[in-house]
Amino acid sequence: MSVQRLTLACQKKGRLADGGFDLLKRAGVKLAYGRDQLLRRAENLPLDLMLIRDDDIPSFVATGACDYGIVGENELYESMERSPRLADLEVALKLGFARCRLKLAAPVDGEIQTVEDLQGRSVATSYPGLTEKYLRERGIDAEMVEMGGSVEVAPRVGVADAICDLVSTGATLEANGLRAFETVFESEAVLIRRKEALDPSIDETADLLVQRFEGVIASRQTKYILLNAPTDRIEEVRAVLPGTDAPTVAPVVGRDDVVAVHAVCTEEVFWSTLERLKAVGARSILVMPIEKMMA
Ligand code: PRT
Ligand code: ZN
Repeated sequence: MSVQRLTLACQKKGRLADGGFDLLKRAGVKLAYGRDQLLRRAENLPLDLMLIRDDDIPSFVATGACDYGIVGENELYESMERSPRLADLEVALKLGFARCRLKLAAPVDGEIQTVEDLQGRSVATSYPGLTEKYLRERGIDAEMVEMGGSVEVAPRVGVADAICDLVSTGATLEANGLRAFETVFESEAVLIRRKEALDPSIDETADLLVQRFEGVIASRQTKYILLNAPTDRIEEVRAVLPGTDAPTVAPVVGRDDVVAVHAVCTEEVFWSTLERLKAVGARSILVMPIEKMMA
């Protein structure tokens, strides 16, 4: 039986492309060099990337042009709001990058300060589906003014009273004299697929990719900690280590009063964590990144 290749839709250029290519690289996918602007072939897996605009990814996956796709939840759910034929799509895995929030914002000193103030007003947005649904559920009837980009200039030029746009640091809102007053939607990059079963060989490749992605995501926030601790304070040290089940405790040659502790920490290790470890007697503390993980 011939092995069918899995086609994964990825953004060609932009925030999702940056995070997506990094994820694929960490998952061990090697892309072959090629001149094709649309398709990139993996040389070590039956996998091809289709490089398109992020806006097109949900419909490319829904129609079967691609098997899987990497897209922002904002784009996925906006597309699903607009087009019922995308109802067959599902999220296979949350990918933990390209995090942002879709927020309602209005001029800092203007009349609009709360969601209720939007009654009968206009809102400029690239996400009319998500925005209108959110307002409708709260009994607010506002006019959607759809814009493809530069939404933040809309109030200043008189196109709309308020905006609903993606925000990460908030610098763009601030630079345009706008203040966010409500979060409509929280988003991160996700791996999407159709709900139906695919060809078994494609499913096999997909399972392998998902398992590797999970490993990459888990290893991102996981750290390996090595330290020496006084033998009689080992329980105190253990209580401070973030997200560890069972650290390894090993003897230190020539010392009865000290043991070596090795632990995998699944939560972020801050400077303050190290300071607390030191306060309970830990010394020679090392925090190391973990490159790969498999449960
Ligand atoms: O060409 P194509 O259509 O593929 O690209 P695009 O221009 O639609 O995409 P891109 O790369 O800008 O964004 C792709 C996805 O990244 C979005 O759909 C979101 O899922 C996610 N994302 C994460 C963001 C941001 N953070 C973000 N900050 N998308 C856009 N922004 C905008 C924001 O609206 C503002 O205008 O970036 C600007 C800077 O944001 P601040 O808050 O840091 O100032
Ligand atoms: Zn786009």
